[in-house]
Amino acid sequence: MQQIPLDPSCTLSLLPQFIDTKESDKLVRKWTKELNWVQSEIFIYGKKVAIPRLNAWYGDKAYAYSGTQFAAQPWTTELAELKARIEQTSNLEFNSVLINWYRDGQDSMGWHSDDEKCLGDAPQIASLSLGESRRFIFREKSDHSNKKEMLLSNGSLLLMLGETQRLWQHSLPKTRKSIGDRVNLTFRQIEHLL
Ligand SMILES: O=C(O)CCC(=O)C(=O)O
Repeated sequence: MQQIPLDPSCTLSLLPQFIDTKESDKLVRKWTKELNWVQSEIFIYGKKVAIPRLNAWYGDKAYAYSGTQFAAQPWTTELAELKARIEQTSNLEFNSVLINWYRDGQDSMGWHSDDEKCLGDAPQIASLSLGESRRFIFREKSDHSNKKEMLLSNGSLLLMLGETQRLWQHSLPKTRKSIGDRVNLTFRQIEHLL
């Protein structure tokens, strides 16, 4: 596990090959067909806009994200098995997963932190990336010029630990490269019911 310090209280741990390429390619093919995807809409300056990606929410509890309520769908066998593997590796516990499907280089995620109230004071997040590699960028909340960047490759597991969500934001920028599907799963522990 590679340790990438953002600052003394915020550590990222990266395991580049948590899942082998064959297994992760198979999961991308299966899940892009089979999971219950939605394209959420958010309000930007009073205008309703579809977010540039599809998502699905699985787990034990409902969740609110970017102003959208997700009713949790029950764990599938595969998702529950993956959760158990990630819990064993990370020594953390999770009761929900937000899954994002980036269909091409124009799908993306803007600057944000996974710091919703229901995740508690110091959310510990495990992020599993399958399919196309994408750039992932962190910036410090108190100094946006302080940035750290990494490549999230096929099968990699990134743990965002410590105070990362309180002190840093992250984003997944668009790319002009002609690329295909990427599926990302962020495992979370919801502490409070909505
Ligand atoms: O797709 C990614 O790697 C990032 C996902 C993310 O930032 C999130 O789900 O909050």
